[in-house]
Amino acid sequence: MKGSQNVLLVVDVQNDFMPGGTLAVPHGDEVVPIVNRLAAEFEHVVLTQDWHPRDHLSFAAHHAGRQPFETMTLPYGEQVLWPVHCVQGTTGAALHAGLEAGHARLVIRKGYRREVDSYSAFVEADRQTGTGLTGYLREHGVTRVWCCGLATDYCVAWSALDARAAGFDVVVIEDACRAIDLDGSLDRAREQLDAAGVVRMNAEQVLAGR
Ligand code: VGL
Ligand code: ZN
Repeated sequence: MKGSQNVLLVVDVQNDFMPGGTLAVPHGDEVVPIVNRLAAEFEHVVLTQDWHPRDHLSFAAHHAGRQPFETMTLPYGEQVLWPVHCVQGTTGAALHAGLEAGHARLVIRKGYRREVDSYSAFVEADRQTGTGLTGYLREHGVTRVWCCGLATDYCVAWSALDARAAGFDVVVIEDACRAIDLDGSLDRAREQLDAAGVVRMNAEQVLAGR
């Protein structure tokens, strides 16, 4: 059992990111049993939930003539335009029914401001607005953040990099994640994680070291 200095951060294990969802991550459902096994070994689990208003600016449908997966410049920088996904209160935004994390202590919702996206669980895409998670973890004496969930190259990677920037030790449990992999985004994410000193592991290694 990983004690109180460790937190398992379970990112966006939500229906819309599963096969059949509106922003399906290939094989996204395969993370669920692995995340469940990990969650059972952590006393402290925090979940995130992508949580957009229906007219969120990251949705391609909101921009005339734009298609999903194109990139657009917004006031805070480059933004990938996504299919409508994880709309507040919908079934698509709900956590996967097979997720066994009843002991999770906190659910961080993110991306709830219409004009700013938030891949990261720590800082919104304007790179200024904190979600409060850094302070929460510090207040609870957490020193190491173990990341898993969806998608490796977006919300998991951005969360891991921001956790590292906030001074936490950070591990990404790669086989407990799946990627969207848009135009080389997975390779880029791995390079950034390595450069930042984020450790990449597999669940088996994590569970062996418990
Ligand atoms: C995500 C794209 C848009 C993610 C969320 O969870 O990785 N990706 N919103
Ligand atoms: Zn989103």
